[in-house]
Amino acid sequence: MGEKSVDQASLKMLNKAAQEGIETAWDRYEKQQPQCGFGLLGICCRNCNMGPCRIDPFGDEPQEGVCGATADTIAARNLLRMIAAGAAAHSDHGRDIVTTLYETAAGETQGYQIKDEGKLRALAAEFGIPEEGRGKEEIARDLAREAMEEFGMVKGKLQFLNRAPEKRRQLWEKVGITPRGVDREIVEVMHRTHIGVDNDYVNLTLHGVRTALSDGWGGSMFATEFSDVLFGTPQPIKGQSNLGVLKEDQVNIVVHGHEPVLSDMIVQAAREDDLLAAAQEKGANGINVCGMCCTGNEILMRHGVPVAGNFLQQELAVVTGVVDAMVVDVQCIMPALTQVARCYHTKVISTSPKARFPGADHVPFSEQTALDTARKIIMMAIDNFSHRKEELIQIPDEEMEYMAGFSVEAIIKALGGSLDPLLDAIKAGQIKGIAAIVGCNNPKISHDYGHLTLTRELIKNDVLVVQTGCAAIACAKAGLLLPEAADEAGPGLGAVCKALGIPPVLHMGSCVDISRILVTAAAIANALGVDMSDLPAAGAAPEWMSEKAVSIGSYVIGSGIFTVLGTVPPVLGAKKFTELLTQGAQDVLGAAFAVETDPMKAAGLILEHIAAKRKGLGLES
Ligand code: SF4
Ligand code: MSK
Repeated sequence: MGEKSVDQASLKMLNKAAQEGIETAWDRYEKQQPQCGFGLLGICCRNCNMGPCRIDPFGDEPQEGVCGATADTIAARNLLRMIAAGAAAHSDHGRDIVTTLYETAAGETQGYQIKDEGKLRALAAEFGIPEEGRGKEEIARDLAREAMEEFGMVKGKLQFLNRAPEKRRQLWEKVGITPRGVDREIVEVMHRTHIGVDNDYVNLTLHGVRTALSDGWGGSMFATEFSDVLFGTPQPIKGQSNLGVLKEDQVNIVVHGHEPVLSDMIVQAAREDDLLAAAQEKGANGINVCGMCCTGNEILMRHGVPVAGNFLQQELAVVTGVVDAMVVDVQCIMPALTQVARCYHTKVISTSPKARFPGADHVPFSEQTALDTARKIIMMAIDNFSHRKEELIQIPDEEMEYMAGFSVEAIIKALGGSLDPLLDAIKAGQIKGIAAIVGCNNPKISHDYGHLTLTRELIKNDVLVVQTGCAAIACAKAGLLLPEAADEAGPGLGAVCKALGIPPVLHMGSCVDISRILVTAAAIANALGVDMSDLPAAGAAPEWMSEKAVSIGSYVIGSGIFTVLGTVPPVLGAKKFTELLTQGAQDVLGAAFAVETDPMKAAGLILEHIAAKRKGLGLES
């Protein structure tokens, strides 16, 4: 595997952790070796109590579970349940944002306001809600109610699907995978994968894609769009990244998880004079709020708040010895955090009723008292400042500036008001195509190596890279999110970026903000009058680990975009199902998955794909 990380700050903290006898995810990964072969291949099932059953991967007995389920059925059912969990996570996040907007409009929340009225009115128009002559609260209430209905759905299909090109929508109809409602598809996964229901791996897969589409064009899109209404639509903004953003002389609060509802309030409250004064009284020179993972992305996109790191750095932030509070909400928070925190002075503060952590302090968060809760949490961090253990403090110097905030609206603005300059650059071959590199970290691959290697190789070959999630944080730390990184790009892309003053790698937000990438791809396809599957575009998740990533990959191929996975999904023990995902899907959806663990080879696959699509559009390669 090589080094555990390519990030120097992380290596320093891994070294410190080892000296201090602290176990991290990498150590626990080692202890798991060898990981279960049946699990890795996706051919074990415990969907009923006649099992658990497992299929012999070498073709010997048994080849069926007690009920008769084959390897293909079992692997497909397992993958569907991963999609359902991922889609549920994104969509429940989306529902919370919609609810917050509704309650804000009803005057029931504390600290929130409708920050982007223009976007609210545009969304209202999209949903057929009258907005002329009406106040923003009134419109927001109707819009949020309409959105809530899309989760349980009464009208038949999701509104945002209309943003997709007509050819794509027709294909979804023809294949029978138009998502009918966010919750409905997820529930149906659980029904179909129950023993004795859907045993046809092809039929299962189609429903898996439908469920994933209800995430990408539903739950995630609601999360993005309604967050923009509440917290503002991101515009290009600069900030700092990596563990060096932690400050020895300040109260450090790391907000970690996914939803902006609490983190945005913490950012707001941390600027209040009385809290700053309280910090000073304790001998601190200020309050330093930093992000981690996607909560970090949400606040860096809108406020330029420093981001301390991505998924595999959460424990390492604590190891610096200067994190006074690690405030968590939902998703991607390691249970081990409280164990690591116990060895330092860090308080882990959980806030969501959906996510409790033994060993953490729990401060229940509600939108009704959001600002007060944020203040209380900040005070806990301030009080904890004096408990630091001097001998355990070591902050790596690595700190890198980033430029983020590339919402669709911001990209269009940077292009001078329309997508035309981008289309012209693609047509002229200055930009060969667009790649979306997204997703997590995973100790199965050297931390950040997959993201950085793939990104660098693609921009060098004039492919514009758009990113979200932990991939974007990896590139922020490496300086690839700065306009100066245009020097690392090929001559065509480099020239375009220099002319516009933008980086060759655009940070578009958190994991749910992959919906922004879908909207951009759909707008480009619409402008060219083609389907999304005709675009010189690709997706990649070089270091993915979460179930959300399985949902994302599935809605990306469901939207017609070829996707390369850098860690191996648990399907290879099911031959026909694997063939369906990597080949058969191409005939049905116009896109399929590839699995390639070497990011240089993954870049080769993407460049080949982009060249072929350019040829299909009659463009020079
Ligand atoms: Fe075994 Fe079938 Fe039950 Fe799965 S559903 S555990 S394969 S009997
Ligand atoms: S935080 S889902 S580790 S990208 Fe969105 Fe990072 Fe993956 Fe979580």
